[in-house]
Amino acid sequence: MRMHTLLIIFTAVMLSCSNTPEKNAQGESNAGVLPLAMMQDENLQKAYFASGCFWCVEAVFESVKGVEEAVSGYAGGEEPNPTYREVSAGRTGHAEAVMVLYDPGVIDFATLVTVYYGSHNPTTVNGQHPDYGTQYRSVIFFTNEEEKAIAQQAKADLGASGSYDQPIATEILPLQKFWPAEDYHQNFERRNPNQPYVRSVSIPRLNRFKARFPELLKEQRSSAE
Ligand code: MHO
Repeated sequence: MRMHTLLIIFTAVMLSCSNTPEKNAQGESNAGVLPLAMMQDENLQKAYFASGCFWCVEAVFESVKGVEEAVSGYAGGEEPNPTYREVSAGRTGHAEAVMVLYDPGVIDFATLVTVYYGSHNPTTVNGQHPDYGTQYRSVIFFTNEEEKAIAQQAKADLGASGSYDQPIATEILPLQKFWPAEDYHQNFERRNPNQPYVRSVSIPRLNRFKARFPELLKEQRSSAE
């Protein structure tokens, strides 16, 4: 390899490592894909949910008014720097999860919990059809006592509502750490609308949610815009 090629690679690596508060699953910078300015924006709050394949969960939250961004990642396990391959094998204790960046002036945590419960089946233990394993379990990760109380109340109300024959399996856990997933998992549904799983599982799940909660959705742009 020629010297100047090495220099270019070295410079690119150094640039991508600077000023990055969050690292992805490999400990690499996510600067190219993750919305760092948004992640540092003090006007936005963060909430963390797991309810099956994160491609689907990210797309659901991103359709909601007041949600500026949702980031796919891993949470709930002990293993540092988890990779998709490790999490998929069910060995890390992590669940596929999303970090939701939202504007508390537009939407509150309780409504995000409504979105969460309204967009999956919370009675499935360790799975979300058609994906099964602990990595697909249903979890609300709280970061303070208020979120914990809201999550517990919503779970109790849903259980008492008679909507489901089975008990609500959702775990309500303190967030230890959220690990952003590999870049190619971010905005996966939007970027891969023809991928077979996206077509047959993710998009129908998003559409079911949209049909159920039209009042929570972002304004649709007309095609003329
Ligand atoms: N069964 C799906 C799950 C994708 S999701 C990101 C697949 O393996 O493509 O876990």
